[in-house]
Amino acid sequence: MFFLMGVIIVSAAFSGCAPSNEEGDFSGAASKVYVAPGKYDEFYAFMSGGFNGQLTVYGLPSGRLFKIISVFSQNPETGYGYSEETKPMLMTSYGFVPWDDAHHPELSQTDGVPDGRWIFINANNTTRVARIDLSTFETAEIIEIPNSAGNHGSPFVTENTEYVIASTRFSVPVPNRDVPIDSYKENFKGTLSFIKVDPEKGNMEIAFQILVPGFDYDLAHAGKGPSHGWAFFTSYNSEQANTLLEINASQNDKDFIAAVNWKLAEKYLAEGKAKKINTEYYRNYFDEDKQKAFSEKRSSVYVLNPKDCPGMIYYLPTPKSPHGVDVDPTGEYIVAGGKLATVIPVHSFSKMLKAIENKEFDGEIDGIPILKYDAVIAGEVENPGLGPLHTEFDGKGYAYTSAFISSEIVKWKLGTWEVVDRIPTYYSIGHLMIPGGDSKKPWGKYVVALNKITKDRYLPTGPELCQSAQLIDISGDKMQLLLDFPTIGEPHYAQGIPAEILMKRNKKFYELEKNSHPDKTASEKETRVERKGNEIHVYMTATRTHFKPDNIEGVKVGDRVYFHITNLEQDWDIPHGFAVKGLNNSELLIMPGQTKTIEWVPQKEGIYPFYCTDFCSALHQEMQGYVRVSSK
Ligand code: CUK
Ligand code: CUA
Repeated sequence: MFFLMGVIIVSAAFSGCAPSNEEGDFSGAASKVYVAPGKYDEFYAFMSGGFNGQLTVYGLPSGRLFKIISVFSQNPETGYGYSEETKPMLMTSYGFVPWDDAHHPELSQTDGVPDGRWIFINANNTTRVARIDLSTFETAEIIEIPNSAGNHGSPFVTENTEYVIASTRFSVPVPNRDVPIDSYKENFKGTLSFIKVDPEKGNMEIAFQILVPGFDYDLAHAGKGPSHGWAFFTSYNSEQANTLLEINASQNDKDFIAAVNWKLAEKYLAEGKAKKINTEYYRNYFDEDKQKAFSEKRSSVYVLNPKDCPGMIYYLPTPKSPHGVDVDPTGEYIVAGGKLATVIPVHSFSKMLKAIENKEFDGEIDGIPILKYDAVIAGEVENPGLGPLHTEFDGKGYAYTSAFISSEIVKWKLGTWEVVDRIPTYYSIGHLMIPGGDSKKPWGKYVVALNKITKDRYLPTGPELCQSAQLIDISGDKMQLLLDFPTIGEPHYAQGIPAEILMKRNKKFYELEKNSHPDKTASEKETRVERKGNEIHVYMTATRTHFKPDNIEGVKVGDRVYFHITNLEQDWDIPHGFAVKGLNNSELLIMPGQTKTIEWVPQKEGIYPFYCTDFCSALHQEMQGYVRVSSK
């Protein structure tokens, strides 16, 4: 979490007084979340794994967990980040970083509507963005973001996924270098990054960055409809304080939303207005033909300075430490969540354009004009609960805002700004999610509350209690709480999409013929054991109900043994697993048609059994073998 101490203390006290879990009318709730055995859920929900660095897949309305997609963290369940094929995915300019803190999943969009092709998610700590392929539910690509420290405000997409946008939470020297921390005001800068996405393949490249004053940039969303071509980023700490200990930050009455005209930025880039800055970062991708990940090192990035690019960026004054920024389905309203504010300010895109035309400015910072608050504000939602953070939309003219401190969701009407309903959440809600709720076309049937604290809601599990989500029916006038379900890690943000869109794309297995992995074993006839110096390469196949070879001799203590295992199956849901006794690395899980490699360096002589770890047939238990390890 990101809050100042004071807010945390207030929130703890507040959630303690929230209604107990016995209150509420749950009549009819059971039938609304009940998905009969053998039936499918209506929606997929993708939830960030927070500090476990992964992405989880649930069904709605049942709240059933289907899968943990390995993204930024090693996962011994599948061998992700341990196998030779996937290790390159976690390379960064800081070396191999097998963990991160993932906050915001975002589905790719076509014409402003989630299209089910990919889902992106950010790594907050070692600044990265990942792209997951939703035909395989596997991580396809991870790109590192240079000149960024704390990649929090990402990875939000533009209307046709032209770009994934990202902002840096911490300002740092650009390029990074050794300077005194108290030279913050002079040396520290923020960056707003625009990552170009290949429309066919999805491949990401950093197109350009915009250098901005050294505030803390928190969250973002792209424009849509009339505001397509713009992107909005919240910022706080406009005081540019380098310590929060004396509460130097959050003193200003207003911080800012940065509004970026990225189409104009593209023009400036094409005109050669950008400076090339040398900096090292990685792009890693999984090649589905080779069934292997590769790392590419990049050494420079284009940076635009607002001073050289008039009209490219403006600041919209926004009360006290804005956190979330959300654009309504029409693209006209830009809603900020001011975490210390007493109202929800809503900016108008059309008023913003007029104010720019009429130069209604209130000064400027580093070449960025500040627009007058009154000239851009469309309205303020009063009595929005304490600590409003994030807003989603139902597509029927209503907005739903999470209030962290008062632990509730507040429903209000766009245009009149009146609060029409509110419902408590248990407890301390951060984000909330309506399927498609940040797009042009929300499927406004449910809202999911993503809670930070559960306290008394579940059976206690020692000092650490689970985090959780709550499913709320929003199809009627009154919100109705239907279901609580625990989540894996902190569910910062989530995305939802009708199941039928994804089911159409689902891949059942990898085609063995297309697998051009250099260590593939295409048939049992090609299986073999080869020695190259102190390396042993075992080219092995797995098929129901055996590995071949299953007895391996000639291995010496200290040899580097590589098991290259190809799963010859061509059928849905028949992975084989592989583990050898004493393997201090990971098991492998090999999907049908895939080749996977694990390295093992045996430390002492003897006989080592290996076996299949994933139930695959009646003879699964018999799927086994031996390695003989001799002394040198
Ligand atoms: S954050 Cu956690 S409540 Cu990282 Cu999007 Cu707002
Ligand atoms: Cu193969 Cu179990």
